Amino acid sequence: MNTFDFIELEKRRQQNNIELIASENFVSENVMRAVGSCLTNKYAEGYPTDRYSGNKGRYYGGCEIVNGLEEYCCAKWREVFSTDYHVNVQPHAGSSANLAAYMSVLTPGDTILSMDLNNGGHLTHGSSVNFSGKLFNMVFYSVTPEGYIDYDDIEKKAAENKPKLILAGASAYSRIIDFERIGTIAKSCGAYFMVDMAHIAGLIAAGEHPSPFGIADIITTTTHKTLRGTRGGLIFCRPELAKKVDSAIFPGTQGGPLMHIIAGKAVTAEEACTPEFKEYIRQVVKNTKAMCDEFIKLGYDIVTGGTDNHLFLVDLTRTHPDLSGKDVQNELDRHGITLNKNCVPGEKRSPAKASGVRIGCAAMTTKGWKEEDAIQCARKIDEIIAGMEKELRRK
Ligand code: DSN
Repeated sequence: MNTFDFIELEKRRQQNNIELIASENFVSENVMRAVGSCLTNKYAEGYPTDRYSGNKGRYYGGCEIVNGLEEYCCAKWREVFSTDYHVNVQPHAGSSANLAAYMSVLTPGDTILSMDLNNGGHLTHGSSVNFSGKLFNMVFYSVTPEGYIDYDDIEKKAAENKPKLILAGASAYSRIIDFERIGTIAKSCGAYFMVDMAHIAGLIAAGEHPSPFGIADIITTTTHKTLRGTRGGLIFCRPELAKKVDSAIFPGTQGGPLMHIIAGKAVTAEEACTPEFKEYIRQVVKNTKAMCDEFIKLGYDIVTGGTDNHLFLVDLTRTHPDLSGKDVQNELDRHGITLNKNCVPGEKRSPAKASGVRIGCAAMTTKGWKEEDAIQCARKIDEIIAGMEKELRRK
């Protein structure tokens, strides 16, 4: 086996499996061409211009072409979100975008108010095993027993703890996030308001989720989930924070930018500006709702009782107490259906086992799914879970 044998095997896996991981998607040939291009050879530490003095801002020579590319990429991303916010397209990933966003306005030890990983947040939103939880004083807001963000709890904890930054955004939350309300709370306690829109960025670009632009001070995202682009990160910020954010990326937390990935991000932005992309996102939302409704008809519990976006969480606690999310994930893997286990509100199991599964329809919608395909898949998963129950009873 050599490298290309592995790539071929993974390509076949991706072609044959049903992909329901809510953070994955399939990129276009043009994104592939860009990220596999000669731009991988170029070092370009710094920025296309020294944005703050008007001088050229790269450390290396030979940057005249990549300078144009990076400026173009920034302009396209402002167009995607119809915004005049400053954008930095250099973060290598969502985690590096979040690290730089924090370091741009906070110092270690400052307090951040965010949503816990177990309730649907993200590792970089203050988990004790992540840099965020180690560097900052984290306070977490809760979700209601049904799984909705508890906005009253945000208000209460903001007043009690006077955080320097309030963070909104999630990796396993199926409902609209009220950015207006959290922004108002942040203002009332003098905190920066940051939004990590990684999961829902495609929906925001297509007008299928309210936008945080004009409300949040800093917005981070990845480009590979619902935006359906190359893997990577972006940071947007109010123009007055531009210098802080840029220096937090370089030289603060990263060296040379990945120019081939920046090219991939530019193609992603071009695609996200098209009417076809908006239509794609509308279909993602329809498919997800159809699949979620079918699970409800089949008797399953869904966290919050439904979905407004590209994902939903099936809570197995009441209906299948003897099956963990991990058991279901493993069994579905054996049937060529890929998803991930997920904690549910009030989780009793460890995150390694969990009592729920997260299901997203962004990737399968790229493969052409319509509502009926999503419904059939829900029935297939139900059959597999019923088989697991039967097997348990036999033992
Ligand atoms: N790990 C990703 C997810 O699956 O949501 C977020 O970075």
